[in-house]
Amino acid sequence: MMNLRILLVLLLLAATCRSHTNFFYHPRPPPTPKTSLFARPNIPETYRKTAVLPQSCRDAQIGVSPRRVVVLADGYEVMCDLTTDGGGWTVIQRRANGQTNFTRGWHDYKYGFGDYDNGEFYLGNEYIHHVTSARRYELRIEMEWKGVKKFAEYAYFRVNGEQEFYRLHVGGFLGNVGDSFSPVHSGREFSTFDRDNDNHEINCAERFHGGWWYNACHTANLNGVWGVKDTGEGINWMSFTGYRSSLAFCEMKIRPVQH
Ligand SMILES: [Ca+2]
Repeated sequence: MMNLRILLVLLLLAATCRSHTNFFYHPRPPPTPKTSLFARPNIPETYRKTAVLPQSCRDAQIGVSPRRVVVLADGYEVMCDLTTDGGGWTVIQRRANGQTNFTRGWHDYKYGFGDYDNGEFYLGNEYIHHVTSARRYELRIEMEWKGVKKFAEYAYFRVNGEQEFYRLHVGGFLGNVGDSFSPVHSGREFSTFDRDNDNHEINCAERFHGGWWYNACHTANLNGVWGVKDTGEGINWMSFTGYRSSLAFCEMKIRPVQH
């Protein structure tokens, strides 16, 4: 009889514990949906893992075109430059014809905008942060102005997360144009007209119309206004175009550094 009572108490305790366990059990929330404009979340996970999809632009097969839009294994659709300096570049920003408006707010620069059909876009700070914080990346910037092509290459390029306002780390310059980027913009936070994180009492992004790692304010304004010659408002690279002209082409691209 006594044993039966003990058994009943034990069963009651077990049930209580279990109900407590259930009370505190919360099913894992569904993964946060990717909201990047260039995310392709509907690709089946199994398909991504079969190695059918390239891990990066380095794995994308060489085609006849120097640029190719591919879906990577991480579920993002990116434009690859497969030929310049050995290829393998993921294009993160591109200006080629003025069809896309780059005067945009924080949200657009966070998730990306533009499209691959007209060839003008910004891949988005979230994605840029995501890839450049996972391993070391280099950056190459291609520019064209008055029929002359120049480039600037940086041995390292990294962008912090949104909680650090996408702070930029760039350096190790090499190129045939002056370095108008790293001395003034490395270490700076990203600003848009609706988020002033710059180093000047004015709102640099509002004044110069881009989303950028403005300091006080800039020596490069690659997200400035297409074709504009007003001081500092165009697509400027100070040591090349000065402040009163605008590049006719610009492309920023990144690739993992091979050891
Ligand atoms: Ca300011």
